[in-house]
Amino acid sequence: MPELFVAGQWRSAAAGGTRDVVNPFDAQVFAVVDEAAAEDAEAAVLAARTAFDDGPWARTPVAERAALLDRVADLLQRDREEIARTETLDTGKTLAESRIDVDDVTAVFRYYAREGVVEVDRTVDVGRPEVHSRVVHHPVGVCTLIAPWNYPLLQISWKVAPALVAGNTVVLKPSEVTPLTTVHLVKLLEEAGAPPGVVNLVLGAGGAVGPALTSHPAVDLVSFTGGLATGRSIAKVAADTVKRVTVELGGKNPNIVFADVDLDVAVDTVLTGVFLHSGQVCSAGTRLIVEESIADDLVAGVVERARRIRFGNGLEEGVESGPLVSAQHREKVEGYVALGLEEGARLLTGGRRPDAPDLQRGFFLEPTVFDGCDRSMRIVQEETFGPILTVERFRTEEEAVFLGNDTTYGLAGAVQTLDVDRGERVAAALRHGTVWINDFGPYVPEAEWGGQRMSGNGRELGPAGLAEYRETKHVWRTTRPAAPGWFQG
Ligand code: TXE
Repeated sequence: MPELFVAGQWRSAAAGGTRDVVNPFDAQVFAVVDEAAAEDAEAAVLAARTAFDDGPWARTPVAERAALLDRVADLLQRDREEIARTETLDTGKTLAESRIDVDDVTAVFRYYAREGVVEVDRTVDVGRPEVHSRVVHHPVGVCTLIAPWNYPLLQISWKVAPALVAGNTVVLKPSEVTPLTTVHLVKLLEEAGAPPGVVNLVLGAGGAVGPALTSHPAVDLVSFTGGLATGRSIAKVAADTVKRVTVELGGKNPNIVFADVDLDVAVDTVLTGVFLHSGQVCSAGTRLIVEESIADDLVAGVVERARRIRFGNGLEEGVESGPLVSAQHREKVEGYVALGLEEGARLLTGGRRPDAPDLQRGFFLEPTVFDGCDRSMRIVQEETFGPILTVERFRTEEEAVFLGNDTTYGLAGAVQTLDVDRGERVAAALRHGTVWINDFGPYVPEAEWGGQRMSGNGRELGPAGLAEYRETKHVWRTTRPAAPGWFQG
């Protein structure tokens, strides 16, 4: 069955392009999908435009649009196991993680089914009894939604659920590295009753289909999650036609640990924060900033636990970590290991491919800890997007906060301390879109997610994640028309 979806029809790429989909665990091709070119992308944009301008969706009562989201949530749970397995094959993450992803995605659809019907229009008292002034909301129009490969289904869902409940039409563009669960999602949207043209799907390389999806005058909004360089170029391209743009561009996320913590809990929190999904998480806690007096003990604990992480095929029970997503990405992360050594950081563990015979074909890299780091190093400042922890030490709270804000990114950060006041003070001072106190990583659909500074702009999730997809309009109605009488001639 073809995998591009345009105007309610499944079709192959016009030029017949295809792409191999590779399992990162064994480097084997396990699926072949259609690969779009610019002309397919343009067809998808125009289908979304027609469906928005002429179709029923934007004018469908919001309760019906919300009901569609609820049906999708039911279908996601019906297909939970199949989708989770596909996500694991595609990304290499463990089945346990993939199942959580499907459940989180279900929760996002359910949340926006509820939030979408909450009344946000308002009346404004302008002080004149003959004037009825109100602020109303409409869908923005055609939305291009571009997702990365680390949380393929999750990231696209944060966009598609609010976009649809708000009455927009959409063109989805998953990462070419991990397209399969988005294909499944689009099938569920079709089964749930999305009218033709409301949801369109383009698979393909960003460089080939991206320009049509982000610069076309028929597109009103671009929502992008991915790397800084790509996000920057998309924002520039979209500026020519003044599109609404939301970008989430990753981070270099500090985990600040004070000496008063329970050491075992802190070790576990640091370990999970950085090595979950091999560090391929935009909010991964890759930058440990630890109070000097406990630093040696904490780091020794993290190193010892990191060496015990069980690698393998994400489909198998008991495996705790899979490979990196691709050979190319592993090379990039290995480049950061080499850079760390060059910069004089002390490699305490990892930094190499594991020896186990069953891991030789996959794109594995051992969890890596660099001690003796400082803020002048690129491995401390740049997003490595792999299993690399850098360690810096501090003496005062002021210094900890300074270091915690000391990159160009501002996506997420954390502070571990049992001193409640200090936790609140540090949380208030950190310039990041999410801050955890005595935790690392949790999020919920009800609370906004997004970056400050070069981690991006705009928000996903929560009411603000829906507002991105709504246009605001002020309607002023004078009930007793009278000549303004400004000009006397
Ligand atoms: O991402 P890209 P890449 C970071 C991470 C990683 C780096 C590069 O540091 O090492 O980004 O990863 C599509 N027009 N993050 O190169 O290129 C592309 O097809 C339109 C952080 O894999 O940003 C894919 O669908 N679209 C991040 C999506 O953009 C274009 C998650 C992301 O790919 C395009 C992933 C173009 N010109 C990587 N070029 C996070 N924020 O969590 C590419 N794309």
